[in-house]
Amino acid sequence: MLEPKQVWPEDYIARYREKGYWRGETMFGFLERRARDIPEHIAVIGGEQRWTYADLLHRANENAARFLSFGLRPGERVVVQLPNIPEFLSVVFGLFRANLIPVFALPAHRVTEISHFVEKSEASAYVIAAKDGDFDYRMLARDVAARAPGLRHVVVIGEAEEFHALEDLPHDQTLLPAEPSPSSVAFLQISGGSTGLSKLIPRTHDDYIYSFRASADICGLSEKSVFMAALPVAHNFPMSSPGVFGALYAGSRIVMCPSPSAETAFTLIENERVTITGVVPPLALLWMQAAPTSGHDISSLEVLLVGGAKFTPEAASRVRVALGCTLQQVFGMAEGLVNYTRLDDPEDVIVNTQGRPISPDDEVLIVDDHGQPVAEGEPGLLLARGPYTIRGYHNDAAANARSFTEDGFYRTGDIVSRTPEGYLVVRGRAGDHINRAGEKISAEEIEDHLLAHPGVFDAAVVSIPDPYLGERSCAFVIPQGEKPKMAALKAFVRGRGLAEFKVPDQIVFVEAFETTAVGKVSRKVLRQQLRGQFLKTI
Ligand code: J2J
Repeated sequence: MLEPKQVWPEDYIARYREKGYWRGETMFGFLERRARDIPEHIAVIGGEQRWTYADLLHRANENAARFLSFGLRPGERVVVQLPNIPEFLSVVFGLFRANLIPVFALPAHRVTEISHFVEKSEASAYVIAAKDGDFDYRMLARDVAARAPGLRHVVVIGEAEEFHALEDLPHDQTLLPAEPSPSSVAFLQISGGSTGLSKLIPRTHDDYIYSFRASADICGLSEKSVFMAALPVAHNFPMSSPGVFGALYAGSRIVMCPSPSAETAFTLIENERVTITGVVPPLALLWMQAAPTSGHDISSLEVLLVGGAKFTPEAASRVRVALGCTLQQVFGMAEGLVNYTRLDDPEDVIVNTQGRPISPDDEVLIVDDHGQPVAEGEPGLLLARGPYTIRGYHNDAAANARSFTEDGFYRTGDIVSRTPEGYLVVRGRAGDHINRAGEKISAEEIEDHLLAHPGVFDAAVVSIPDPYLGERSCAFVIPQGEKPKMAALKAFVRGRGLAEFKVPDQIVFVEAFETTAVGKVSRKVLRQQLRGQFLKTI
């Protein structure tokens, strides 16, 4: 499943093992051991449910057999799109037990994204919850099945209608396969996607377990910790930094938070005595605003992780007083490299930097446009290589040629500088994506959707600074024929089956782009020009 060029060279593999980063554990294997050590500890709480480690293991084993009962075979891919419910864990660990490969979709994804994941991963099955809030995922599954003929099965948590209800499937344990190789791919995570559609990120048992085991340590997780998943748990940040997997590794208790609103989150923090959670910067701002008058006792909270997008030093400096906890900044990416400020760092480092890498063997280079290292302290492009940073995307030669150097460094697209102590400060982004409150949007992907409208001659999507979201999206559109109405154009993009966060926040109609021969100027330059013009007008 991994091309030879996508794996770590032999000498690196040997080094990562020798140094004890890769310990030969598997995703299911570590849970099984934990359940043996602390069977009666609560593993996860969500809604009315409270499962011990023994319960979770038992349910995962049953689910593994259920997935195999209707003909899925080890190695096949399964797209998982579930909200923050305990079943997320029993399904995903069930898939691990069956040697099936989860492909993690976010609850916000719609038919265009899900069909892309199904096709790109050649998935045979798709797991959903019947409903989340008002949204009926069975309707989405019908659209996906119509678009992606390779999809053979839809499995539903809850009322299944014409699909398989997970609960009702037989669970014959004799079907379960042997443990997979720890160096094999455990699952496919999805990239933020700076060009076009999201790419699939193959993560192995060895490398991913290292990243969340070390994260759990850096974030101080123990059997006494209560970790709340406030962001959608399929995202790499709440999954692994230290995330639900790090929490299980440490024997902590997980609280699944169905919505990150201050009211819901504070109620759970108070009732379950949550000690640690993670949010994106706009949520941290909301929580800080809400805390003084919320009437909830959130004094159990010891650590708030903030990451996914840049947290301003001004906001960062207010966390301790506003929420009564330590701030831990985290700058990570689904492709690998994760940086944290350490819990005992001086306040100045916690407030002004985005942390330093997890591993002594994370290799970080900061280079100019020609790939030459910049002077120490100067901003440049961040390249990363290490024991949990991928060497290539799944089945995507073109993206691999663009995104990795010859010697295997991942080109993150982030512009950073480094302090003398080795901490990174994120300065900006070289790529063309919009980081909207931590949700990454590819400019090119949205431009392609706009161009499909008959009233659009050309389109360029740029990021605009936003006091709340960090960045929002603005589409510059040259109309053709009758100028479309702004609301109609937004509805058109939405109607193409996209996650709501990708619909442009703003649309500006223009007669022409400054450079008429757009073809002669790179889209990147054009986007920069348009953004510059826009910012001058406000
Ligand atoms: C500025 N930009 C940041 C930060 C991520 C932990 C935390 C976050 C992610 C994540 C993750 C940032 N300040 N603190 O996977 O394990 C931007 C960068 C980066 C991109 C990666 C994790 N933290 N970013 O956000 O794959 O541009 O992962 O390259 O979604 O988010 O996005 P993603």
